[in-house]
Amino acid sequence: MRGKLLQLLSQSKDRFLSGQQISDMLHISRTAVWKHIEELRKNGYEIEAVPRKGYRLRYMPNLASTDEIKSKLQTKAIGRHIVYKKEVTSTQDIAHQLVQEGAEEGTIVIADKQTKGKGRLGRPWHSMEEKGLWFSIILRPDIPPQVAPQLTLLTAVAVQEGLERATDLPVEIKWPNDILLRGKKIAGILTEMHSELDRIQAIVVGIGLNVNQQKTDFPEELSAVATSLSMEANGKVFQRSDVIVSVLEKYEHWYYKYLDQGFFPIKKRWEQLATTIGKEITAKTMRKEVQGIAEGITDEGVLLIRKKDGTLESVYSADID
Ligand code: BTX
Repeated sequence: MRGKLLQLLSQSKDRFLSGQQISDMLHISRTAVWKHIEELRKNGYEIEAVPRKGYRLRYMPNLASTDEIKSKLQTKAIGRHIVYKKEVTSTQDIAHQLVQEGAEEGTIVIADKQTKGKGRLGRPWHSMEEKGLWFSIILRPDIPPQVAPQLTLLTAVAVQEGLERATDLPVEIKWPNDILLRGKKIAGILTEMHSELDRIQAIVVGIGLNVNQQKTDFPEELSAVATSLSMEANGKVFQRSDVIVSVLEKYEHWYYKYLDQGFFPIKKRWEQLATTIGKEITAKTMRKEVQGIAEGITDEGVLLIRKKDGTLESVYSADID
């Protein structure tokens, strides 16, 4: 309800909305309107109240709270249920717990701060308070476990398109899960699975997006490899809720296309957006290094590298230089 109230107030821009108008539009009592306004004020929204005129929104804090996201989001399933926390160890931890409790598909867990943000292979993900977007999406697709890596590629497509639509910046994909802006990491994707032998119970897709950090917000060791939307847009501050809404809407588009039509449309789009394809690369796996031209991906999301001797090598998981 507060999401809808916020939507009304922000849509009416500089105009006042009377308590009666709001109560008619939202089908709630005027006392309830007042209570929701008070709650929004507690969360940092400045709402002017003038007798006989009504309410007007003066200032919106840069939040990615449930109310803020719901006031903008147009999706049917992805993000329909939002669990918002100020601080967590990792949104993945909360999402895994919710999976066990039977959370519905499309549920997202979002936090302002993560104290133990996770990357792949136990690597840390730096998740600074209120500067980025740290969230996990719960999915329950009816697909066999071996094709689950396709969802990482689907996520990369949705994140690329969502970020580009929200910012107009030239976002690129690097296999398998890196999202880059002018060669530096702007986002990370972590796909984790609950599965039995032949059936997926749920997939938890973790997405970290660097939004409003400045260079000094990153620890020394990341300053050469990481960037934020703001740093690449001459310091412009982005409304975090606009960015996540754009990504979630693209997610819904691609996820339901995937369930309807399979991996082919995702594969085609991914190959258009991935900078890796057609380039000379070195893939470092746990056991070896493979050098050659990245030719494309298979239906399982495996990278194909044409080596100098003309043979084709499949790489399942690696870091790419
Ligand atoms: P990754 O293993 O591909 O990348 C991790 C590496 O990226 C780190 O070793 C470090 O070099 C670099 N790195 C760490 N933090 C940042 C950052 N903020 N920006 C750019 N580079 C960084 C990528 O793993 C997967 C990341 C998923 C993060 C989301 S956030 C919401 C969800 N919860 C959670 O704990 N993880 C996911």
